Amino acid sequence: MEKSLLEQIRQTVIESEADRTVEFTRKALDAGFEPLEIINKGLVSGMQVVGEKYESGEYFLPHLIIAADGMKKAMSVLEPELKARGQQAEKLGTVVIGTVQGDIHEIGKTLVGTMLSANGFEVYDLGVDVKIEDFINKAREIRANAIGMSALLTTTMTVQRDVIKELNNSGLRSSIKVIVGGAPVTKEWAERIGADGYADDAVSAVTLMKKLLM
Ligand code: B12
Repeated sequence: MEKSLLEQIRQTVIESEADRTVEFTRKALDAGFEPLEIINKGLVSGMQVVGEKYESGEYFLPHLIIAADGMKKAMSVLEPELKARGQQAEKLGTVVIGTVQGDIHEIGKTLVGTMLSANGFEVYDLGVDVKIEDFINKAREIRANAIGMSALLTTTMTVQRDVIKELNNSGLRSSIKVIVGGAPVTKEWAERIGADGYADDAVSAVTLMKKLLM
């Protein structure tokens, strides 16, 4: 019975039933599932199928929008739980995070931000469609130790490279670590654009950030 709750969450995402995604997420939390397990085995796993169905032409944009809405709402139920579990007094570093200009995919970026802050980093989330200069200005203003950039489109991942170029031009690059991520982003891309690291999920993003800043 308990195992099928995660499967039910996965199915509601696949079937774009946003309200039920939230309902089952609450149930799973009450049943004692760990938030990360709910995210990975339920929400993310379902969203992967939605992406595949969209790619193959079986689903259209409204499916994506409704499924993402359900996932976003479910994430807002889980975020306080994630943070509560990661409470620690020590501050490990300050990170500016955002989805690059031209790109409005926010779920993965927000999850990475939540996990970083749950693990002791101070996170400034600039949101989505973030202009190059906004990354730079915010990082300068708060003397950030790192910038994390998300890009979900092949057409916007190049903006990650542009931000790094601008960091070089502004003389800030040597004092700020840069990590990149998002579905089309790879380790090779990260190396090519001169980022300090790449991670393909929120848990490895935390490990990477710790490795870079500690
Ligand atoms: C939901 C979704 C949407 C939603 C987003 C809603 C929202 N509020 O975020 C909506 C409906 C708005 C949308 C719109 C579009 N989308 Co869309 N979308 C998706 C979908 C199905 C899921 C993305 C998601 O949230 N995944 C769940 C999260 C948890 O995973 P994630 O984002 O990958 O993040 C994880 C990792 O990548 C990593 N990570 C992410 N960011 C970062 C940052 C750092 C620093 C690090 C270290 C790690 C990291 O950690 C995260 C947590 O594990 C993907 C399919 C896919 N396979 O990704 C398509 C997808 C990304 N979309 C796609 C497209 C084409 C579009 C549109 C152009 C469609 C259109 N015709 O309008 C628009 C573009 C809008 C824009 N300008 O940005 C394509 C992109 C193709 C390409 N290669 O460029 C995809 C791949 C679908 C497909 N298979 O065709 N989309």
